[in-house]
Amino acid sequence: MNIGIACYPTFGGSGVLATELGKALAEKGHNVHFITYQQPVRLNEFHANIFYHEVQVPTYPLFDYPPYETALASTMVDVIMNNNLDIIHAHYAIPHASAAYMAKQIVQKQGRNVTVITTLHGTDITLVGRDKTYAPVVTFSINQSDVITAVSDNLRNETFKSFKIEKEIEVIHNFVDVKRFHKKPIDAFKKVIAPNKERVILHASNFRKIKRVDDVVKIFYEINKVIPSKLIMIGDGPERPKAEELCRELHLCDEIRFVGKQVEMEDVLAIGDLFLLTSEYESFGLAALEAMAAEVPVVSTNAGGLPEIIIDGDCGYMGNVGDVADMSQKAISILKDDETLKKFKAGAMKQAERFDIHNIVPQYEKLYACYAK
Ligand code: GMT
Repeated sequence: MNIGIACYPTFGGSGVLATELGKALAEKGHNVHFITYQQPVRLNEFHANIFYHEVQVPTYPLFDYPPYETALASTMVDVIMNNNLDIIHAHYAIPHASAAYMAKQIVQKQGRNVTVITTLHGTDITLVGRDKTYAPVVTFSINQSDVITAVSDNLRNETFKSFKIEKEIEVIHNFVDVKRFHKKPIDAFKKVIAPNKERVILHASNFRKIKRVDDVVKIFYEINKVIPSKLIMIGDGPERPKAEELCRELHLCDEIRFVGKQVEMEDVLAIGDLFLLTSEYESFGLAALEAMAAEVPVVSTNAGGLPEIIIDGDCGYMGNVGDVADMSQKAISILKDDETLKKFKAGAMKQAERFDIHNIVPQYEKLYACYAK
């Protein structure tokens, strides 16, 4: 099939998932056309079946706000017509679903039919999409999609609660390429991070308020009191300076490294012993799943879709949002001895396998086959 994928090209989970999906589909022989404003960060290799179409947004003195959505829809039209696309798969509703709707209408006038699939990822529904400045367009464009999917049962239910949705929403959970993430640690790297064989704790996010990154630092503070350990903070965003300030206040600067955005996540995850995710909400928590695929257990909140991927007491533990004391104790109980840690690592790996790329991507292919023109 000829498949167009519209997504954010950044480190956010929706862009990562969309890119990994496109790569997997290309591997299976489909032609995949990425349509976005920058080369997606995970699109870092050449593949004969992958094409990248950059959306150019011309500036003009009149434009205080250059109309990205118009440029995106026009690029979609061009790609559909010239590459005979069967599908446009919009990841993250705003603005991809409405641009896809517009493109579909335009090509229809030229006698071409294209199937629009919208995958809802999280904040497009639970945070930004709900805002009344966006909600009417989000509701309309979701309803106009030929197929709607959500990345968890929780997100599906939240969508029905927040918007007047007139059709079914299929749940297709996010996935991970277990083979790629199950990597041997690079010894030299591990020695630099944990020279005295300290436990290595990890967190990765976009450092937005919703992630409650201060809680990560506070939990690490408690762990570090009783277990020799180091914390690696991966990613970047508005809450990073505050979290760094907290590290200084707690005199933890020698134990915590803020390493910024990382493309080769598997190399960092390979040296980890525990992953912390303290979010107020996660529709799914792809970062946690990638950690589990690297055999890293997770301590997280029990918010949103996280209970759909984390089995409490098996591949990690969950606690209530903001309950730092509880999550600290749970983390310590995993890290306290090698035997327990080994058991949780095995549990993490086993659970990640349920969400392996080979189990999930066929679900998307099945949808494409059912609904394509
Ligand atoms: O976590 C973010 O803020 C980024 C956001 C995105 O859309 O890029 O992530 C959302 O989509 C991911 C992929 O489906 C999910 O794993 C994340 O849980 C979800 N984030 C939230 O719901 C906050």
